[in-house]
Order: sequence, then C-alpha cells, then structure tokens
Amino acid sequence: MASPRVLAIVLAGGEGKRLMPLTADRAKPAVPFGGIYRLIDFALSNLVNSGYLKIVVLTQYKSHSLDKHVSKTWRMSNLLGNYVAPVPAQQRVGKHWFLGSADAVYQSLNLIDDERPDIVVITGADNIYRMDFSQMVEQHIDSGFPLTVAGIRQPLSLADQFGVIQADPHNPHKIGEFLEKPKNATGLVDSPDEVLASMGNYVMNADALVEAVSADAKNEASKHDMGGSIVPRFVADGAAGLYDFTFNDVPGSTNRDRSYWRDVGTVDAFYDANQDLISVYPIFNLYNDHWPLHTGYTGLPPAKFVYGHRERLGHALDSLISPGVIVSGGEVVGSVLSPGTRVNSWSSVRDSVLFDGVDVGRNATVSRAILDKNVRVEEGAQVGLDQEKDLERGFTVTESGITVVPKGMVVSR
Ligand code: ADQ
Repeated sequence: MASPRVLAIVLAGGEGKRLMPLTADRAKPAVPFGGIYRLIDFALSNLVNSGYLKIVVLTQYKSHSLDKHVSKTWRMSNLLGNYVAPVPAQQRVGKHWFLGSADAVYQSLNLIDDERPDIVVITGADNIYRMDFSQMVEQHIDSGFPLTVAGIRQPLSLADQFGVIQADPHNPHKIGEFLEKPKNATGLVDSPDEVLASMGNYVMNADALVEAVSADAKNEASKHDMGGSIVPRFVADGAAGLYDFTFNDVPGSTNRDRSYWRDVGTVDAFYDANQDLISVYPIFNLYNDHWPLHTGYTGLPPAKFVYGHRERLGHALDSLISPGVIVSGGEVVGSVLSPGTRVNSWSSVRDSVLFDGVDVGRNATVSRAILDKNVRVEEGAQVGLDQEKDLERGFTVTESGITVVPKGMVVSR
C-alpha cells in the first residue's frame, strides 16, 4: 500500500464514572488538564501531528462542553478535505445510545462509507501521551494482520483496568493471548510486577473493521466493546498484531519522557498526571515544540504576579500558571492553575490543581486539592487540610487523600 487513505475515529463517549465529581457535568474527554488543555487534546494532537487530518470524534455522554471544545478549537478548513468532526450518537440503528465502543463504531459506519479509507486508526480520548501513529500504521501494513493493538508495560496492580496482552512466544509482533480487565493477571516473565496493557489504540483494515463490528452487532451476548468483544475475536483467529509503544519515537522527546503514557481513569491518576507536568525535569514535557500539543486559545491576558504585602510577596514556584491568572500577594507551590484563577493576599495554594475561574480569598489555604471550575474559597477558609471536615462539607476525598471540590461550590470557613 503506497500511501493509504486513513480515517481516524476518536472514541469520546465514555462516561468516566471513576472521575466523579469532575465528570458530573462534562464528558471525561472534556475534563481540563494541565491548565489550558482538555484530555481529548492529547489524542487529537497526536493524530494531527502524525499527519492524519480526517478525524471523527464519537461523543454521547454529557457532550455539550466536549462538542463545543472540539468544534471551536479543532475546526479546520475543509478546503483540502480535512476535518475534525464531532459526531453525536444518532440512534441510526435503534432507539438506544451507543452500547459500547464497538457499537459506537457500528452506528457510525456511514462515516466509513463516505470516506472509503483503507485503514482506520481508532483511539480513546482520555490518555496522556505523545505518539506518532504513522509508525504504528507502518508496522500494521508490513505485518499483514487486519488488526494491530498498541501495548505498553503497566504495573501488575493495575491489570484489572486494562486489556492485558501476551505476545506470541514465536512472534513479538503478534498477540498470543488477550484478556480484557482480568481479575487475576500474572506478570511478565522478564518483569513479574508488570503486564503488557492495551493502550486502547487500534489500527485496522477498514474492511475488517466493518465486518467485525457488523457481526458483533448481531451477537446479543456481546458487550459491544472494542476491548471486550472485537479484539478477542481477532486474537482467537490468530489475526491480531501487537505494536510495542516503547519503539515509538516522537521528535523532540527525551530519554526521560519517551514512552510516557497515563490512563487518567481515576481522580488519583488524574492528579498524579498533573503533577508529572510540573517538576523541574518533567517526565512529560509540555514544552517539546517538535510535537506540539494543540488546544483552544482563550485570548486572555498574560498571567500576572502582584507584589502584595511585605510579609507575603505574590509568587509561584514549580507550578504551571495559565493566561488570565492573577497571583496577588499569595503563594502558589507545586500546583497547576487554569485560566482566570485568582490567588489573593496571604493565601497559600500547595500541591493542587485549580480549574478555570477559581477564586482563592485572602488568608485562605488550599492543599492537595482539586478545585473544579468557578469554585470560590472564602477569606480565611481552608481546604485539603482536614479530610473529615472536607467530607462533611460534601467534597470528595480520594483514596490517596486528595480533596475534590465540585464545580461552582463555595468553600467557607
Ligand atoms: P476502557 O477505557 O475502560 O478500556 P472504554 O470504557 O470502552 O474502555 O473506553 C475506551 C474509550 O472509548 C474511551 O475513550 C471512552 O471515552 C470511549 N467510549 C466508551 N464507550 C463509548 C461509547 N459508547 N461511545 C463512544 N465512545 C465510547 C479500554 C480498552 C482496554 C485498554 C484501555 C486503555 O477496552 O483494553 O487497556 O482502554 O485505557
């Protein structure tokens, strides 16, 4: 195949229950990340940087802010036949929403008919990583398998969250066994504390994809899920290729951040991935402009640091500060601040993630917390220091002790 026609499908309809309360009002792919991004920006940037410019984004659950973000930020000139198009569940085949990710593809087969691609690249919308998909497509074509799944090593303790892959003992580019979210996985022979996890990224020959999701739609016992239903079918037929993500080489990456991939399925994983961005030598480097991460630009003014009072100069250290932020006489350490947040005099924000429009009043303290959009911390109030009090106030406290304050709430003294 000289230059295959590639259509990319981004699965963006998942509910994200384990990210509650951050997904109470928005789809998981629309959750803000790293100050100025939404989770979906990473998958879309990877596809665009890989040269794949025909992209459909399948949405359904609480998709308003996701649709708005995709249409506003990712609009391309259709002049050259390129597009990033959000496609809501359309109930074309029945009066139900998408049952699972394979059903979402099945209900959208008209898009494949329209585009007539040779190859379809399918990705999730809620992982943080850099990846050149063209390298995976190249291996896919060379291997001759109709389906290729991308894999990465992950801790054994997380095996029940992933599709777990065993490579074929005679062919490292072929999947020997695949189990979706197994309860009792065993580790790898060369590394007993790790498994090889599916990244939820698939490259498929278009005809094989159409055939597989159509057959799956007729199977009432199926969960209609890419990982749970489609991949195992190809593996059983000895027809599933394996792409080892550690060989993916993105321009400008360093030894430190090469092969970085995080599934931010839980609030703790989401918090940790935000923290990964801010260390002095970050393990995920936002500043690699050879593989830019695109997002919407707000037109907000630059971040501003105001001297404040002699005892407490307005400052931020080891932090990401977005446009439109004003830190006035408060201190910010180890934190990620989204556009338009305010940190007022004598207040302290530590090891926290603040979404758009958060206001931290004078003398307030925020520690190890995620404050959703437009949260207001009143003068002198504290959050993240006393977990019992936080729970009493209706906030969420995660397993590792991060307090999450839902959108628009007021944190009072
Ligand atoms: P999960 O992420 O748990 O595991 P799933 O909930 O199907 O699987 O989500 C995969 C992607 O599809 C997400 O981006 C989600 O938003 C989207 N999605 C889910 N249901 C959808 C629907 N009905 N319509 C549109 N989009 C939908 C998957 C694989 C595992 C793999 C992990 C890696 O099943 O094998 O290990 O991803 O994160």
